[in-house]
Amino acid sequence: MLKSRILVLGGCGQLGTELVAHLRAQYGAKKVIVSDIKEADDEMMAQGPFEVIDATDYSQIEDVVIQYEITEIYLLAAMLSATGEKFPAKAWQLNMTSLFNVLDLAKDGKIEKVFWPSSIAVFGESTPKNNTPQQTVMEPSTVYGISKLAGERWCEYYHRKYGVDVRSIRYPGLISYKTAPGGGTTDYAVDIFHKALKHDCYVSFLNAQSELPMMYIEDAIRATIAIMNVPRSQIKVHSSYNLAALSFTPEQLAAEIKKHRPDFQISYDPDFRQEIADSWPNSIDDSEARNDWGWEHKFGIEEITEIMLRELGPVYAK
Ligand code: VAH
Repeated sequence: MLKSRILVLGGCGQLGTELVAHLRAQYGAKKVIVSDIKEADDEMMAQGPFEVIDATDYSQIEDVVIQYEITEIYLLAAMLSATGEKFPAKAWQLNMTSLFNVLDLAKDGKIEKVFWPSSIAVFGESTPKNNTPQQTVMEPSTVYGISKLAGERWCEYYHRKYGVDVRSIRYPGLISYKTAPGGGTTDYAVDIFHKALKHDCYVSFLNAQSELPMMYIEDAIRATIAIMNVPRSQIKVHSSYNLAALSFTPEQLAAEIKKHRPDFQISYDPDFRQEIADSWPNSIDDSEARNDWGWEHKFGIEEITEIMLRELGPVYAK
C-alpha cells in the first residue's frame, strides 16, 4: 500500500469527490492524482496534484501514468443512466473507450491494479426484482446499463486472458451532499433534500412506490477502498460484485424527511426516468461481497436523512 500512487479518472463527480478525500487521507495528497475532463474548483485544485484528462484518450492517461509513476487507476468517468438516454452514442463511447484504455494499460503492465464501477443498472425488467442474486438474468434496457454489463464481461475477460487485477462493484443509487444531483435516475434521493430545505416541497420524477437499492456515500467509499485493499486471492468475482445497504421508495424517504420537517410535501410527476427505475431491482443480495471481503453497510434511512438535512441546512439557511 505504501508504494501505491493512484490516479482517479473522473475525480470531480459524486463518487470521485469523496473517494479522493479518503484516498488522500490514507496515502497522502501527493500520492493521489485527481483528474477530470476540465479543471476542478479552486478547493479541489488546491488540495493536491490535478491533471485535465479526457478518459477516452489513451495517450493522455498514459502520459500522466508515466509522469507520476502511477500504480493504480480508479476509473470513475462515465455518463449515467438518465443522461445516457439523451446521448446514447456518447454514453457508449465514453463508458467503453475509457474502460478499454485503462484495462489495456494494466494488460501492458503500465499499472498494477484497476477499480471500475459497475451498477445495478446491469439488471433489467426480466431480472428477479427482490434480493437480486449475483448471477441472474441480465437484460439491461438503458445504454448505461448495457455499457456496464459489457464492461463487466470485458473486466472478466482481461482478468482471465491477461491476468489483469481489476476489481469492481455494482453500486446502488448513491446519496451524498458534497456534489449537486447528477444525471442519474436515483438522484431524486439527493435532489429531494435540496428541495425540502429550499421550498419544503418536492415534485418526484419517480412514482411513490418506486423501490430502489440505495447507499450512503460513506458506505460506498468504504466498500471501494476495502475491495481494493484485500489480498487478490480474496477476489472471487471478476465481473463485478453486487453491493447493497438499504432500499426505499420516494414515499418512504419523504416520510423520513417529514419527521424533521413536518410541513414538507411531496408530489409525483413521473417522467422518462420512471421506465428506467421500473427496469431495476427493488433489492440486492450482496452475500458474495460480505463473504469474500467482509462487506457490511452502516448507514440506514434515518442516519442518511439526518446527515443530509444537517449538512445541507446551512447552504439554504442564508
Ligand atoms: C444512476 N446513480 O442513477 C446511477 C446509478 C444505480 C443507479 O448507477 O444512473
